[in-house]
Amino acid sequence: MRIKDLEEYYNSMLGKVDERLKDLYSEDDERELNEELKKNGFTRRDFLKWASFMTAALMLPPVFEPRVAKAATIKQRTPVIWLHLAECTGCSESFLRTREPSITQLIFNYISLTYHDTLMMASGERVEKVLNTAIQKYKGQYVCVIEGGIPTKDGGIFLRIGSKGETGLERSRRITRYAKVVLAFGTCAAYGGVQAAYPNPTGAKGVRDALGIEVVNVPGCPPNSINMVGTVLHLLLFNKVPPTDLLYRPLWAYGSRIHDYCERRAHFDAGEFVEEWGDEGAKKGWCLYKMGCKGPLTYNDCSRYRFNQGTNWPIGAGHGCIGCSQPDFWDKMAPFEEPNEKAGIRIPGGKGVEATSDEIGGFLAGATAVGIGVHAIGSVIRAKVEKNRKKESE
Ligand code: FSX
Ligand code: SF4
Ligand code: F3S
Repeated sequence: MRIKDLEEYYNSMLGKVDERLKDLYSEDDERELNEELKKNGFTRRDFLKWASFMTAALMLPPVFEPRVAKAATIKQRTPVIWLHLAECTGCSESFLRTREPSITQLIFNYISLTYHDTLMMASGERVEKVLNTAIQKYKGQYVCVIEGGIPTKDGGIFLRIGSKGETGLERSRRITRYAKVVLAFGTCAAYGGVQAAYPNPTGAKGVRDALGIEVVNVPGCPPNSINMVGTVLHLLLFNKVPPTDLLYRPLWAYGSRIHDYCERRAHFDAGEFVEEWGDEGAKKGWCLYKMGCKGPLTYNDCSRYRFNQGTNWPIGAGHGCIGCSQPDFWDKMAPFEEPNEKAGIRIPGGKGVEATSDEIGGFLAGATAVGIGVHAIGSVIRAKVEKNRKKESE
């Protein structure tokens, strides 16, 4: 599906969403959420602003705003089983460990009932028991979130988990078997990540390739929590996963490039580049393309929403994007501090925005040439997201 067709797609589902919400909604849940919000220092107005932000981020038509707000009040109707395989746990760290819980995290806790491998109080046999009970109880209904790649060489012996020494391969196969949906959270789970980098001694792969099953990829090293929460919220609202691109990433989050919304983009168009770390251009916040920024090749929403409640993001902190949500980025995007000659991106050359629109078209073609099969963003939706972008950044 193309981004520009999303509005029509969602409008056609309005009736079904209303029926679903009628079944799931309860006034008691809403009262409880209001108390939770209050306890955490949020007002009803903050919550409605969040619902409006999330509606725009998910690229839903504005008529969905009250429906998103209603869906977010539905308490713990999405069981989530969260597994950890070969990775650094940075994805969970980034998702869970902020100084103050944001509304996004609060809503995630509210709408989902989570069994998290790493965060469970119990350990050993007891964890296995809790997990097995959850699988039996929610057979066919749970979302399995996987963090980490799966070593596959020699039967997967390079990763063993749990009291019985089950391999990551066996464990993920067993637990995904009865899942309603599998979400590969982070670039490792989506495409193998750092352990799949050359020479990949353990034969690590992403979940889809290792198990040969349908998976929705939510890549990034680490991914933004919005991308995860929005995907779960979509599931709750529509009882299906969001439309994805050719790399199985939700279009609403990965349908545009870092470069399309980058705060330094005007400098790229004007041909104003940082030429050396710490130079005048760096002090003035000029474009990092010549210092290796891979934003023109990378599909993700970091430039729209930033991280940690919108505090900052890699380019805001002064380094280029290293393309962490693209497959095989450790090998294909390196060296990280030099432009990728093979990508065929032509820079405008300092002639200013108006004078360079043809050249901008040229590097868009360059991005297609490296095989990123995503369609250009529809202008209507783009304007909508842009308008809501400042409403709330997390
Ligand atoms: Fe990988 Fe995540 Fe990077 Fe780390 O779980 S995507 S190495 S941030 O932790 O998997
Ligand atoms: Fe931003 Fe990088 Fe694009 Fe420059 S090349 S505008 S720093 S994304
Ligand atoms: Fe990764 Fe680039 Fe975003 S490095 S975090 S995709 S800005």
